[in-house]
Amino acid sequence: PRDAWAITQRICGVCTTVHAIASVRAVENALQLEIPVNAQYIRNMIILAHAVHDHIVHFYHLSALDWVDVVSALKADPAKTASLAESLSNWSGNSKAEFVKVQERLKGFVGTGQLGIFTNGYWGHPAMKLTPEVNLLAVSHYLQALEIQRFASKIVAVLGSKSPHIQNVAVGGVANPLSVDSQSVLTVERLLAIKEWMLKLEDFVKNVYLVDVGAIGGFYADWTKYGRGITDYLCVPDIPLDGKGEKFALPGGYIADGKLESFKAITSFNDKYFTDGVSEAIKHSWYNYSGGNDKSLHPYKGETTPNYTDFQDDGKYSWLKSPTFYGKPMQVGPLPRVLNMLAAGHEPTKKYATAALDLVSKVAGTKVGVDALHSTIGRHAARAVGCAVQVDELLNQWDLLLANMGKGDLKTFNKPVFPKGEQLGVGFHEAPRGVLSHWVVIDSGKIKNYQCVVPTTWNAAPRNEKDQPGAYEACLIDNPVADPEKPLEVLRTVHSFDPCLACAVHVVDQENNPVVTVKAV
Ligand code: NFE
Repeated sequence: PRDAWAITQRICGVCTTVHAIASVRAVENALQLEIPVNAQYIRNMIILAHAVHDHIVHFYHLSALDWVDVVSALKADPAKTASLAESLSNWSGNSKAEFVKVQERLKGFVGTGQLGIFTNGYWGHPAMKLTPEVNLLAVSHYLQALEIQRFASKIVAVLGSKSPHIQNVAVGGVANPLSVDSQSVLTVERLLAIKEWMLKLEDFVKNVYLVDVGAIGGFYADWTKYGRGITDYLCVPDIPLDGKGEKFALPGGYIADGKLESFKAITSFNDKYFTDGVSEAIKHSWYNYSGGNDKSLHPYKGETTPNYTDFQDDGKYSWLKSPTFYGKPMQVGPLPRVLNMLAAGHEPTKKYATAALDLVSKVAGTKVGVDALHSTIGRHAARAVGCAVQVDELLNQWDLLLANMGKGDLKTFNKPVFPKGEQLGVGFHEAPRGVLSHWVVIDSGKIKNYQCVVPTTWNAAPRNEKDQPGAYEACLIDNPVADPEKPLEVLRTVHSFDPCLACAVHVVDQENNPVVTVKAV
């Protein structure tokens, strides 16, 4: 159980911290082991820096080009781009000189007939609606975002010993010795460097990312009508402020049928409402359950026995299981997170959601309200709003750590003790793509069962035991497609969730395909 985090973390190369965090939380939950508050602050900074990284990269590098036509940016007037950009934000990278430079760089790419990193886009597609000037603005920010995301990775690397895949967590806390007077540990000097990187991220998230999403959302306001799908929204609280996980900076819970007033909070790492509600079905998945394939199993009793049948329209067609919460499929991720935080009365979320919706309304020329968030473009807006909240909380966690160190508390680890017999534990984490939970059954210090119920599994699930579709399938109903040969609009809606199939599947090939052989000395 003490090693599970290092192994499960390798599930994914995108969300590279989240499985480590969920895993140590699961084992600590099984042992009811409290951790030092400094360890929470350090983990929280890693979680938040990773989330900010993930959201910036998702918007600019993994999905913006579904909306932005790179080739059209060549026709833009850089002076007009600059005056538009300056009307929206005072970001230092918005000068005419900068836009001229980007356009020249782009001409170089296109002139050689090789679009490099921009190959394979649906350039000139009829669903691309932005003016050349807006396209140039977005392409410039795409390139600047490549520079900025490094600072988030550096924070993760310094606190977590490396990135991707941190090395500093431990069941019981973190392996970062703190000191105010030694050079060989996490010093105040390193922490001050981290603070500078946080401020750079804050500047970019608030003055570029949030603004771009608002502007693009306004230009594509018709996309607030598509991609609604499942409106049962699940999110878990995160950023624990105490050693036990009973107080959180960011609230979480469940909203039924899109109605904020139905919000029911999830309040602690021991919350039975969450633990009892999760279950997974495999009627349409390439697995068998020993008790019958029409059953749904709680993750503590979960089974992962592959049964590949090829693609069957009405039978099995996915490597993903179908998670449900009290028998219903859920949407998880940035939109459920923001709506749950709004429902919980979280003031910073209210502030940034209002700012984003005001900007969308200004650009669209019509009042756009919270209802518009239940959509494809709404998921992008929610991700940016959540990211602004996270960057503020990142700075807050830094302050909390420094204040606590200032009081002389330098503790970061409580040693776990494994009793004889069986213990069950769940560790949940609000990962960038949504609710993540690891479920461990420990028997006399060894793992007897281990299940991960992952954000993309919730959203990309096949139909469940009652044949109800998962969030992706539901969201694609009534999604327009202008050209079936180039289904850009389908990509828009699916990408708005930020899919990660590496996380979502449940199998590894244990017998074939050796990747590397190493000699142990
Ligand atoms: Ni592989 Fe992940 C996140 C997890 S899956 S990216 O966030 O857990 O949706």
